[in-house]
Amino acid sequence: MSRTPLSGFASRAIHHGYDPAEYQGALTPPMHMASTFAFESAEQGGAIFAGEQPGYFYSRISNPTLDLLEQRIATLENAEAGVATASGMGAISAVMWTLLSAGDEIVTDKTLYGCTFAFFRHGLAKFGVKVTHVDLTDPAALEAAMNDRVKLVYFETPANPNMRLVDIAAISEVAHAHGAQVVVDNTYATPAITRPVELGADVVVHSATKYLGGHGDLVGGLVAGSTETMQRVRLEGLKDMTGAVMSPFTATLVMRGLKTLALRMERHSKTALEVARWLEAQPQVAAVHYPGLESFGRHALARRQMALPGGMIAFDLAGGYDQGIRFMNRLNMIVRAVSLGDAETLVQHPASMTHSTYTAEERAAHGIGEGLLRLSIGLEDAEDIFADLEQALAASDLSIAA
Ligand code: 4LM
Repeated sequence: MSRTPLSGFASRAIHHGYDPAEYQGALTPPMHMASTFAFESAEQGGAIFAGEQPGYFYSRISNPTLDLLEQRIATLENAEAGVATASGMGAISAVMWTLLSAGDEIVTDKTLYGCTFAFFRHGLAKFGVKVTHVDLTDPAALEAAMNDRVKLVYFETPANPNMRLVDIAAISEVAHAHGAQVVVDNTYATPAITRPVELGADVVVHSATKYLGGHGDLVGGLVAGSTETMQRVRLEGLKDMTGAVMSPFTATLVMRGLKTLALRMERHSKTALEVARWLEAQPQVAAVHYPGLESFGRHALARRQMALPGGMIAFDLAGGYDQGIRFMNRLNMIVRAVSLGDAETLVQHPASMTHSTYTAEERAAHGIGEGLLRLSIGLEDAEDIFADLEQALAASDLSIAA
């Protein structure tokens, strides 16, 4: 980039890596839909393929539009490089296929997004990788689980769906002492709130489908880490093993989303804190799990590791599963849907939806309650969110409803 590098997060999310002067003054970066790229000569093509000369040759490996998005996620995560993928699961699987071999082991937290759990438990196991679930809120538990076959330590923070927070710096220290790399799924927090690489993690993965895209109109994934590891993820996990490449159109939408990421996370967090406090005060609510609440188990860690408390809330109703289902069905504006991080407030029931990939026994062992509800607080006016929650809560309470 020819212009002066910018220091501010929001400014880099908007400008990093792009100079309109290089593209006929176009304010928005052009979208390069090309699947393949012309070589000036056969020799030049051979040199690009051999990696002896920079250049593009085929969009499953790299593409100028994806390149810009990859530079942006790298700068926002304060990592050296990035890789774009077709989905969050595409990002996770490309990293795993690159960094693991048969006979290796990974240690992961007890709580994971349902499909990540299924991939680890059923997918990786098929290829001879052993997965051990450990309570990573306790670094001593990781220390006890480490051995020289463990190549990766993997976790989400906050974890989907129960908001468990993992201390990235403390876990990275233990993992590194045993020669393992740390991979953090930063989908819930986003780099506007937590930057795992700054705290010692080696690789960050994202479902860009969520806050990074921010508008519920795309499916995408991103990875960030060292230049060397990202080059391996691109050429091994992505190019040859998953082929799960992002489309240039999706990359353009993610870049549009990133421009307002800092702004949106502030608003999501502000409204979510108000909603969490309100929920906590309702007699029909048994428990609220939100990092911004003083009652949150790891509130001190949240204050240290998260610039803002974020937009995700998990809670249990006093009437358990049955009341939860009644409550969801009574909502008007709030949308019953999986996914998260959109402008619309979304509600879902993890045990029957996103975490139905766990058996009931596995959910019990991994701290995912059968009655737990998940709210992704959107960008609507707070009073409309409150009004909808209030009427649905009252209507779901058989002890007071007519
Ligand atoms: C959901 N989540 O929770 P793609 N990592 C985390 C996630 O929450 C997800 C993915 C990865 C939900 C989807 C239905 C922490 C997804 C996977 O869906 O492959 O982009 O991301 O509601």
